[in-house]
Amino acid sequence: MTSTDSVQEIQTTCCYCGAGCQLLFTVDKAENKILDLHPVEGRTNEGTACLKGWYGWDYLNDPQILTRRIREPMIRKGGKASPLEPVGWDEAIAFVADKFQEIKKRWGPDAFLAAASARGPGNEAGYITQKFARAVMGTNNIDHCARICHAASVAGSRQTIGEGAMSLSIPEIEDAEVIFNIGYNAAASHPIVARRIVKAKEKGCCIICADPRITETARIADLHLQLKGGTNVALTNALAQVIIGEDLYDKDFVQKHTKGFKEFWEVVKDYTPERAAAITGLSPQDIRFTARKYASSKHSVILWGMGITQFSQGVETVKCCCSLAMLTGNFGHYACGTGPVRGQNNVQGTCDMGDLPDVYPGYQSVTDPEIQAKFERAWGVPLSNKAGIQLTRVPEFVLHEPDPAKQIHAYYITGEDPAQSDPDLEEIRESLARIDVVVVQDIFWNKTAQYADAVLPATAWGEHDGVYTSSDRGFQRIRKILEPVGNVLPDWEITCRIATAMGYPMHYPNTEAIWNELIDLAPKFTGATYEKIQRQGSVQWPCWDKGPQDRGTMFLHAGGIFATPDGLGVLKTSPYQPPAELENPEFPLSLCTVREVGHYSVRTMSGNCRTLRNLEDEPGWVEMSPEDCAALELTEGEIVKIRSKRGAVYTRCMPTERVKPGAVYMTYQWWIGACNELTISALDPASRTPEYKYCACRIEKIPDQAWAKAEVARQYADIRKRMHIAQGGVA
Ligand SMILES: Nc1nc2c(c(=O)[nH]1)N[C@H]1C(S)=C(S)[C@@H](COP(=O)(O)OP(=O)(O)OC[C@H]3O[C@@H](n4cnc5c(=O)[nH]c(N)nc54)[C@H](O)[C@@H]3O)O[C@H]1N2
Ligand SMILES: Nc1nc2c(c(=O)[nH]1)N[C@H]1C(S)=C(S)[C@@H](COP(=O)(O)OP(=O)(O)OC[C@H]3O[C@@H](n4cnc5c(=O)[nH]c(N)nc54)[C@H](O)[C@@H]3O)O[C@H]1N2
Ligand code: SF4
Ligand SMILES: [Mo]
Repeated sequence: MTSTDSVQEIQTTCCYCGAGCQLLFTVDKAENKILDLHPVEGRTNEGTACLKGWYGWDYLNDPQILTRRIREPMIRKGGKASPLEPVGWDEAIAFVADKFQEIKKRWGPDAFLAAASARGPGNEAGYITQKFARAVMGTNNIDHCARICHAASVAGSRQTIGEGAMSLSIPEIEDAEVIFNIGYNAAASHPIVARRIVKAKEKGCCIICADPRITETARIADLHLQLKGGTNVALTNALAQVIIGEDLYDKDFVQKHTKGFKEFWEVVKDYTPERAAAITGLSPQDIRFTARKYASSKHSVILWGMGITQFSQGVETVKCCCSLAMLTGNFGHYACGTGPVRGQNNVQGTCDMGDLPDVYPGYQSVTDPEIQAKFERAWGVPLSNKAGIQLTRVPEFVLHEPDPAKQIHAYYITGEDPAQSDPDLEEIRESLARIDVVVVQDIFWNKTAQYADAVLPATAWGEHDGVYTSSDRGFQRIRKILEPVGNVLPDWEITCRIATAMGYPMHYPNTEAIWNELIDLAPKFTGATYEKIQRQGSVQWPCWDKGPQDRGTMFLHAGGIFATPDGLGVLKTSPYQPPAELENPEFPLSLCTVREVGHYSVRTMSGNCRTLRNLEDEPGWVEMSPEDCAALELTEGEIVKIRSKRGAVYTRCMPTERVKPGAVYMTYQWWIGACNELTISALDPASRTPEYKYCACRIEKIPDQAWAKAEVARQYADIRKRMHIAQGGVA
């Protein structure tokens, strides 16, 4: 093959956020090298991509900036204190299979927990991970990072409208007449979705943005509700109070399609705009304006994100948002409804695949005997009908559960970094150190891998095939661009090999075979064959029928028929409660943790892309109001120590008018300025999602800045060493 005829163009889906942008790579197959890329026309992205789409693939070159790729399996042969040693796959698989078997025999199936991945692996691997937990280990203890993300959206939406996903599609956003954007910063999180909000504005849409910071959406909004952090429920209840109190609700829709109106009114009737104003710091006029405007259109859309879900009242806020849409008849037609815009490239998909403790693939309940029987027939083994535990409860089931028979003894982590992304990291480290068997399956060395008894190297996005689900329920293909380097295997294949070694043979020739097994077991997805996804580019579920006439579903709840058992929506909310840990004399500021536009979650991937690293690097920043900076005599770029009850880290001071005095903000991407050393593990009681958006902290000035800079440099060098970067990495 000469290098010209070895050049190919391969289309795939971006590996970062749930916007699902389509990218076309030009690859020299003989050289195994990416030559070029361009965003191309996709259902959601219209030929555009953000900076992570354009520059976020450099990690495939393994430049070893922050960490390095894992290229061979490793195990600790002589117990926890022994070093990780490279071995062949057979030995690694036998080691892991033995350990899991031993735990199952000694402590029972529920001593095992698996975390699936919402990132590179794709839906087929997600299906295999939950099948492994359920059919091989015999437990529903299977979860993934949706727990620490949009689990509150899934729980709150399912309780009210029956379906946890976005009711509308990304393209519909631009045709909304009113957008109520609450706790969602699209410009940083989903830049290509933010385009649709800008386009809506250009088409005359009224935008109301509820966020304690001045975000880009707040800047273009007709009204910015700069509420005090942690007061969402007071605001949403007051909106409902005005809509009902002023008789602005859609009586016909409420009567025909919902229930629970009386109980709902009983809760919200006391939330007058004046009362909510006192809690939120907003004006009663602005609250009234928002309610009236939102209720004035049949094309009102609510977009929300982590600013409502990452609170201990996350589920309650979601229920109230769904109720606002029901009260105003904003479901079941074009350009209306609810938009919990899912974060990671495949977090919608990993939920779809049943990597959740209470549902099989396609949101089929593990406690329904008929469903259980169906999966028992398909998989040929008895299955548990007991819902599993959520991954945020690991500390509870490891450190705080006194009975060893009820503890978690094995944790199989396939593409998640709890030692960086979970709250209260000291507690997480203690838990990981205590668990008998920790198996980490990843593409990079991450913080969690330091606690692993076995490390299993997987192929990355770009090195395997599969399907991702975009935020708006769209199945889209990912394709192999490069041949993987090293002794690595696709995630699904690693898990199948462990299953086979444990006496439950799992063999598939390719991802399409896995997909075909899945769609036949999940009626909502049955029509979405590889062939149809290939032909249409994107198939939005539900798609019931394999024939070409069923093209999938743009918006849910058509005709006001909800996905609940009786088809009726349920109006629900609760009284407002403040966050778990409030400002106090020792820790006088509130800390909220958000996102960095050019970097992504635990940053193993974006932190190893040269262009993105050049844009922003360790130890991150803390956004503070000019008043708070002045009080501490801090200037821009100065290294500070930020401390909470749980820990302390170094970061740089960023004075900004965009935040209010008393509230500071960090992005959670940094390994040195790791804000999860500070965050609190208070959980929403229903979804078990952590309160990442609120805890108390203080900021300490460091007079000796030369020392502080040297200390940060020392910590960076230490991280690189622990991530096995010896020499040759890009410093
Ligand atoms: N303080 C604070 N903390 C937060 C948040 C916050 O707002 N504030 N947000 C939370 C949210 S919403 C989320 S979703 C989580 C995200 O937290 P995580 O899920 O832990 O982070 P990710 O960076 O998405 O990726 C996790 C791991 O997947 C690995 N990986 C990538 N591709 C593959 C693959 O193909 N195969 C395998 N096996 N591994 C792969 C990466 O190398 C990385 O180690 O963080 C949460 N943490
Ligand atoms: N560049 C980049 N993009 C990403 C990610 C990334 O790491 N980097 N992560 C992806 C993931 S996993 C997810 S889940 C999404 C998340 O995307 P978003 O949901 O946009 O997440 P955040 O930026 O954490 O929070 C959104 C907003 O909530 C606001 N907020 C904080 N407290 C409150 C409050 O009390 N009330 C209200 N109303 N708002 C509040 C914050 O100021 C912030 O502007 O992004 C995805 N996209
Ligand atoms: S908006 Fe999301 S999917 Fe699109 S290019 Fe950026 S990170 Fe990738
Ligand atoms: Mo997320």
